[in-house]
Amino acid sequence: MKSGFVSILGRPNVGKSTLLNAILNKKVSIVTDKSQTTRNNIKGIYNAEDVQIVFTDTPGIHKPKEKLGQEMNNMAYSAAHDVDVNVLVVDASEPFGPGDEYILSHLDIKDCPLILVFNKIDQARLDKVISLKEIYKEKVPHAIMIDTVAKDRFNVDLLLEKIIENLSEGPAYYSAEEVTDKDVIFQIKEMIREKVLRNLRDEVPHATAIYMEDIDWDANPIHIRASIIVEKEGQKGIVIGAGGKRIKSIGSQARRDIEELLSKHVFLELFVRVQEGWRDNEKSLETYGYKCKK
Ligand SMILES: Nc1nc2c(ncn2[C@@H]2O[C@H](COP(=O)(O)OP(=O)(O)O)[C@@H](O)[C@H]2O)c(=O)[nH]1
Ligand SMILES: [Mg+2]
Repeated sequence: MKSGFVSILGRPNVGKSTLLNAILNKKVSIVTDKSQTTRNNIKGIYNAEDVQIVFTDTPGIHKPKEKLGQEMNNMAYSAAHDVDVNVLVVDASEPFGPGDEYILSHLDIKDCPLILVFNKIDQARLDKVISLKEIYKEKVPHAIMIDTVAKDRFNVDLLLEKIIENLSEGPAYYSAEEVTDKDVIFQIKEMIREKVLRNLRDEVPHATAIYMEDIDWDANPIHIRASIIVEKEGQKGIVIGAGGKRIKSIGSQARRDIEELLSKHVFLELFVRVQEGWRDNEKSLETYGYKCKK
């Protein structure tokens, strides 16, 4: 059989996680319209006849403001090494800019097959895509190029073909049942965080993290108590919303996803806690699972 490791890299919000979910036909990585939704490297395992591909979805590479951002970039940089193929996702509807230059200068991807995915072509103008490709052709001449609409699964099978062409014979690294390397608690926290992001605007989403207080698996329904961490007192009020309306919708949306994940009824209790400057605090980053292990 053919097998190998493939990393999905790119700027924030270009559709990396959407692409991974489309490849797997399953949601292993959360998606929102906010940048920097993904904060960890997340493996997604693709199994087909005689093929296994271990994908890694990564945080979007950006100019970091806090230590959290540095850790996220480091995770993405580390994922680009020791793989068989790198997939660099580009938003085809945006012109080439400093953020794209930043990635190409910071990523060490020269010695590895590279597939450039021009995603969101549903929103792009053909002439703009052509000139964008000209720029990339000059900067990374060895790259294979492909257009996709990850959210509609357009050209995803073609992308898989191109990846498989670049893999060699190898063993299965994971059992066929495993879809991700992340445990169930990570997945529950991510489902809550996705709903937090989707219900908030401006700077507040970036200031949040989820802390699992406890889970009573023996209770019926399963009792989950989790905290939404924010950085400022004022953000606490925003998350809760007038009359507790916002936190109630976050809770009920997240509960539906968690119940689907666990195939069990769930009682989800959410709290909001303020922790000043957690994004710049090494210890907090460790507590919330955002330290890049090198
Ligand atoms: N129009 C369009 N939107 C997309 C496409 N792929 C992803 N998106 C949207 O782009 C946003 C960011 O997607 P996400 O996968 O979280 O990006 P990531 O930060 O790179 O992982 C979400 O609102 C997606 O629904 C696409 O092919 N076309
Ligand atoms: Mg993502």
